[in-house]
Amino acid sequence: MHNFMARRKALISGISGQDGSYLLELLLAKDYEVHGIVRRVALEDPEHHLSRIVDRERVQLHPASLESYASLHHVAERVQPEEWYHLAAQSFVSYSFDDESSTLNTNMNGTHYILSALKNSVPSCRFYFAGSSEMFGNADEVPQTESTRFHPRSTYGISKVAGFELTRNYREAYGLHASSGILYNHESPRRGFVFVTRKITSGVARIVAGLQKEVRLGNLDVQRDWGHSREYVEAMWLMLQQPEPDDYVIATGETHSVREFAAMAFACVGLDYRDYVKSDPVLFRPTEVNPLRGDASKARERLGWQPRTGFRQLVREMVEADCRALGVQGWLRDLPVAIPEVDESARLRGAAR
Ligand code: GDR
Repeated sequence: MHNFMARRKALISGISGQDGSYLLELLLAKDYEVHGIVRRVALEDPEHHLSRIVDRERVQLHPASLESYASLHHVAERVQPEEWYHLAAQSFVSYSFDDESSTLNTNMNGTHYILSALKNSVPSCRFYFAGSSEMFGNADEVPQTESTRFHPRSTYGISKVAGFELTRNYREAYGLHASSGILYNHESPRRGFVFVTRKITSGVARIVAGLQKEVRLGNLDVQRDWGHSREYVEAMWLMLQQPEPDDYVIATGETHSVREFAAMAFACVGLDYRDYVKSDPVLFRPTEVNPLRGDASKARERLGWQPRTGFRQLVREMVEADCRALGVQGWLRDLPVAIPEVDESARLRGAAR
């Protein structure tokens, strides 16, 4: 029989997102009592808003808003968590160019309100902040480490720098056990459809299902360091198990271009991406952050964390899940032995413009 008194209590803000859902599963497997914060609208329409949460019976959800200190303070008081994972944010970088105010309000104030609520109500609670490689932006060194200077290139990146600094200040000024992960892009079959990886893999599935003719993307030559979300949430948990709070880069150390991602995704169903992918300048961002590649040596040495899923497996897993969802898995090929060669001349033409 379980000794419920001894179960550790964790709270996740952002539990309905990709990372929140994987973290929930990790914590349940470790026998935590898990609480989550969601918007009230999600509780009213769970099929739509909470679709990633497989085990809804085993989590206690609380309505609250990142825009309301009172609502967050109320949840902190009521739950008295021992660990708080703050993953909720306006997380789509492109959108932050269209609406700077809501990105800043949600991401900066939301983080500040939670830290302040913890300081006032549960100062012993350990806190995790979801920092981002976007904080490095136009970094002046490659790969980036915890000591690389920040040079954010979007309001999203700026809001994350603010959250990172708030987290550090609560650690130094008030003694909170508050840590930040500087996470590079991390993907999975649960990734939102607006992000480039899922846009590509869902596009591949829809093309073979005859539902779509092409995938319209922005800049194909930007490079990212892409890992698997399921593994990145393990790093979050490990950070809060350390005796001392700290900041850690979480990355694979390997970069690929959007073009390579597309080439690989189409190769998984035996197609050539050049026949289906269009690059539309309208979808280019005003400022890009090339090249982002993380050095996760500190996480490896101190947390014993390292990524396990390689680029090819990640792409294949996402394409496979999207094909299965549409019943077109008959198109799937074995894992391609190599990433298909991308059209170098197209890349060079793009760079010369
Ligand atoms: P990113 O992820 O901005 O890195 O932030 P995203 O997948 O949106 O973009 C990656 C790169 O692909 C280029 N790109 C496109 N992007 C999108 N979304 N759609 C397109 O059609 C397209 N074409 C090209 C982009 O210009 C960009 O360079 C993600 C988010 O999860 C953040 O919240 C997180 O902090 C960082 O990763 C680490």
